[in-house]
Amino acid sequence: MSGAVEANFDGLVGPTHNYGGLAPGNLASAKNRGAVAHPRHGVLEGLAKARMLADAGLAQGLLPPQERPDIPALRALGFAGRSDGAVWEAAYRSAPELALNMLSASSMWAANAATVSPGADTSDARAHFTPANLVTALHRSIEHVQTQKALSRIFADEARFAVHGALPSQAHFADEGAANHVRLCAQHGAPGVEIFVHGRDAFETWQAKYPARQTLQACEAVERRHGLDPARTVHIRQSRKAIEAGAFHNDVVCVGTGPVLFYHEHAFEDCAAALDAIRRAAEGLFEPVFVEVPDAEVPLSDAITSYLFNSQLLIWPGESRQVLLAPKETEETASTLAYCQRLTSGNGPIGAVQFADVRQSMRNGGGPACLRLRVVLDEAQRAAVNPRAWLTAERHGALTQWANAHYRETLAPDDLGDPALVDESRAALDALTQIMGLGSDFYPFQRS
Ligand code: SUG
Repeated sequence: MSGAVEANFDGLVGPTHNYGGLAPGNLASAKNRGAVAHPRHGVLEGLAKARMLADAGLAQGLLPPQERPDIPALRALGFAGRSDGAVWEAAYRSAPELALNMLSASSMWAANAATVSPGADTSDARAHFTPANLVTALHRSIEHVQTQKALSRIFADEARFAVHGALPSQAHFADEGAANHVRLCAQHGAPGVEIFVHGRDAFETWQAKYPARQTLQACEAVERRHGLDPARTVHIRQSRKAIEAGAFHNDVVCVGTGPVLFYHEHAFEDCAAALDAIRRAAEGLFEPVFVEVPDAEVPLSDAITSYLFNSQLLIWPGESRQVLLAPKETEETASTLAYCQRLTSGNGPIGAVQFADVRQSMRNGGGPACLRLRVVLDEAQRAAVNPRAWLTAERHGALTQWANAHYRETLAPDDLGDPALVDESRAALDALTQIMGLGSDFYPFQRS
């Protein structure tokens, strides 16, 4: 794959961003339930992070938010009204908990949009995408149909891209997408090792404080569909300890790019076996570089509150060593700040740490790495991407204006039942389809 890059596609924070306390096993979501959200500030924070990467010369794209509240879903559940606003008002009044699940802006966490395998790893040399079914949490299980549509509009060229449907929406195939997937390689365009991390085997009994959101069977199904080489594919089990401490996705305790895997000592159930399997799969391709963070230096609980590992690990133009783009919270936590200083003062593979402010998302358990979907693209694939999905300085300007015009400054619990939210968020999304070139039939409300 000539001239391949690892592009980041960031999920835009949607107009109904709020703190619903909806996500099982996600400590930040539970803690902030009912807090006042700042949707406008949230979308601008995300755009600023994306702009920083685009300005540095990295390939940076965007994924659109979804239509919320999800009126078609509410109507299917029997809520009715003379207008869509009235349906929302009725649903929120009579079944607020259910309604909140239909309001979440959770598609912003693009790492959960899909699992992506670059053409260098697949049997037909196309980049493959499997949208995640996200069956573990109600509010997320309604994302995958629209996610598939978005990916199909952005990666439309079927000669170069294969956008699959999600796996069956069944607990045995519980799939959380790229949050539980890491790809290591010598260079982005060279064949790599795809690492799938699961929390449980679907055919065993799982009894724990929190759910294990990813099954081995989902990982294996994605491996088959994408036509991956089993010799270059590794399946690792996430540690129960990490899940019980609040690492609801593997990307809360692990991130990797190029040959580098950066992970917490307690990330995997059997760490030595995991590293051996990665070494074997990489044989003849590259030498993996493991950076393990000891619990004695960064306790698991600090790793989870600071989101040290939910960072973007980037091959930065002009830098010989990798750059870690961590959330501000990592800078504000004593153990992780000290660790970052040690990490970069040696001559290891990570040479610098930068900090991004994405607090609106962080309060729902979404750090810099959650907000992006990585897609390795060669030159021809890059040219085949819908051009208006890329973040340029000009599009950043247009989106800033758009956010200022359409997003509320605050959304407090008392605002959530407001019927006006329906038309307001539709007006925002309608305008966005123009900016991003998604067509005028992209959202369900545009088709009805
Ligand atoms: O699925 N939070 C998301 C956060 C996803 C983070 N993604 C990655 N780690 N890749 C989740 O738990 C909270 C929504 C709320 O409570 O309102 C939420 O869905």
